[in-house]
Amino acid sequence: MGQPYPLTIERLKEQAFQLGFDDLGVTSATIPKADIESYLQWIEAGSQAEMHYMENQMRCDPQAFFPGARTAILFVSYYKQEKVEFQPGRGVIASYARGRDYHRVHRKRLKKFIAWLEQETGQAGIARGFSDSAPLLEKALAAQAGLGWFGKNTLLIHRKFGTFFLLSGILTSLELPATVINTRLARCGSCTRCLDACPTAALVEPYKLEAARCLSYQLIESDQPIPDEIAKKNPGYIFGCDICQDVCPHNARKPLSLHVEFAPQSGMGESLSRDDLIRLEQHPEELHGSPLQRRGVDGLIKTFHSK
Ligand code: B12
Ligand code: SF4
Ligand code: SF4
Repeated sequence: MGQPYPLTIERLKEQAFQLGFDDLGVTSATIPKADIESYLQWIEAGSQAEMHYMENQMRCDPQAFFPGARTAILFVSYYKQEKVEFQPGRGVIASYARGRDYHRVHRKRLKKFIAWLEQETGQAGIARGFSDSAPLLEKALAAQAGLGWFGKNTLLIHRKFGTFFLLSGILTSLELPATVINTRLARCGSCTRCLDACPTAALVEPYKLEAARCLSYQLIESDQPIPDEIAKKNPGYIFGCDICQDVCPHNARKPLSLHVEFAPQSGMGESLSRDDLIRLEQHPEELHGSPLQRRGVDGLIKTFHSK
């Protein structure tokens, strides 16, 4: 086993904060057994719907993503935005998607973090970054790193930031001081607010989400028409859904994110009318670098009609 580098958690955090991250955790580059089992059961039950990329079992194998990985470093990006009220004839965009696409934001920051690590250690090729881009169970790694615990809505809850944060990370061959926390700590107690509030009953059990029933899946991932049964229960989202976060007591009285990257662009911080969408269609450049590009304005307009 090599000598640990003098890279303390404090120094790593300092660097992460400088790049715009809100927290960092370090853990071993292994996915906990309990999470592998839950994942395999989830796939077995077909809960991934048409997200066939979720069937790639590399999700549980950090070594396959970065051979020689010893340590995982996970980053938290806090994005909470103002809650937008539903109004008849208008559509709401989920909080995380109103500003810049987080994949792009993270990619740049991770690149800089890795360059810094390489400079500090004098070694090249020692890390690889991910933010949804890799088939890895990111929440399981982050929970193991002590960045939060699983809520019954399946999201990770951070002590300071609640659930309105995004994850990204790197795998590295460096051996760093790691935290390894049990990811099965059930900390929701008797609360069931998220399960009760989900309009489509997508949280079929605590900690179990059935994607086909989830508005977020139907409005972001699926390219099929939304089943009527789900569409008629949609209170007004046209991209993503925040209901199981809005009702979580861990998100109450939390300040809004100060990061400009996540601040609403082009009126996304309000509910949008059909005319707003048509205006956006005429100015596609306004969606440049936005997560909404994934569906395009015509996708949003179609959703608007099926709402
Ligand atoms: C696929 C996916 C989706 C799918 C499926 C969601 C899901 N729960 O799996 C859909 C499209 C529905 C979705 C929606 C959203 N997503 Co998403 N999604 C992902 C993705 C790519 C993979 C998630 C995954 O691995 N699922 C596999 C299943 C098996 O995992 P799981 O449901 O979490 O189950 C775990 C727990 O339930 C736990 N568990 C099981 N039993 C028990 C028992 C106990 C007692 C305990 C404690 C735990 C426990 O074990 C399981 C395995 O770890 C991740 C990014 C990544 N690469 O990891 C982002 C990610 C999870 N999504 C994210 C976000 C922001 C969202 C949305 C909020 C977006 C929106 N506003 O619309 C919604 C929230 C919906 C919800 N309630 O989860 C963030 C979450 C950050 C956080 N705070 O946790 C992630 C991490 C993206 C990122 N890089 O930041 N997403
Ligand atoms: S994102 Fe919306 S539809 Fe999906 S589980 Fe949460 S509340 Fe239900
Ligand atoms: S709403 Fe309640 S049950 Fe759901 S994640 Fe938050 S604390 Fe847990």
